[in-house]
Amino acid sequence: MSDQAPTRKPRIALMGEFSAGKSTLSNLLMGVRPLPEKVTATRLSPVWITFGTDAPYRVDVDGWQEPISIERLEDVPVSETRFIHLSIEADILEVCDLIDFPGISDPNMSSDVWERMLTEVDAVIWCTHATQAWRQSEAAVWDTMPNTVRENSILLITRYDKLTTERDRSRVIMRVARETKGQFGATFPISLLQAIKAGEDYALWEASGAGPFTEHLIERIEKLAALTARTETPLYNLTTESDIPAAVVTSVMPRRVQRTKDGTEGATRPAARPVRPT
Ligand SMILES: Nc1nc2c(ncn2[C@@H]2O[C@H](COP(=O)(O)OP(=O)(O)OP(=O)(O)O)[C@@H](O)[C@H]2O)c(=O)[nH]1
Ligand SMILES: [Mg+2]
Repeated sequence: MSDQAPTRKPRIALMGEFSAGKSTLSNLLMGVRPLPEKVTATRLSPVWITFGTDAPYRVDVDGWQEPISIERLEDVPVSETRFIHLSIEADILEVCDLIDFPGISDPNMSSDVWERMLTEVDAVIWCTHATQAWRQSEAAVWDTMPNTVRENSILLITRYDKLTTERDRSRVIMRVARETKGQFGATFPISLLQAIKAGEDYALWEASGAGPFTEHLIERIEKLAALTARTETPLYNLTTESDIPAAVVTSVMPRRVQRTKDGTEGATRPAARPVRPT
């Protein structure tokens, strides 16, 4: 073994029902829209996004790699593709990988397409539509997740702008809190569209719900990075975190994404900018 222990970044899956906002969330976190608008309407294999400038490729179910064209993602055969790999130079990807999953209960797609990727995952940001939050189908999938993943995961109640009265908002929050008690590390309501529109406007950013969510996310990534620096095994495959060998770990976060002392400066924010149309 070399002196330098191998390190890998935490892998955060974006999961939820069809159209819950997973891809919008990945655009928000990265500050760019990596896929052309037309393909976001297409059913895609899981998209594993890492920091860098590599050309896109697909990895098939037997592990073979093949270059692909971003413009022709709709040609990628979903049933034979384990994942699509994209690399992008976005700040958030310096500290974690993102895996954008397809919707969980799409009648036109076998659940194998996403289930076979779960073994790669350390944590999940689960997006649930505010107007029909935490359906039985979501609860059923979440029940199958190991605790190591659940306790490091975040539940996002998306499309919060669609709930227009205070009464509706508090009812949804209370019900979801009751039904998911102890099953996520944290829960936040958010309007992803408002967060994207906020750009550099701090008040709008906070009003969208993105402020508390992203602060929590950065802390969570720091904690996960300390774990994943010590094991190649994704947390999905570990029964408990105590299976990970102990080590003295110094901060692995690059300085510019570390939290500032007062916690209010832009450094706590991922690269949230309005999405540039492609
Ligand atoms: N009003 C509102 N619309 C949203 C919000 N988040 C996402 N949307 C819209 O919902 C639609 C679906 O969003 P996506 O991000 O593509 O959803 P997805 O979960 O990736 O969908 P699939 O990958 O098809 O399962 C898009 O038109 C978004 O603009 C939100 O917070 N508020
Ligand atoms: Mg999507």
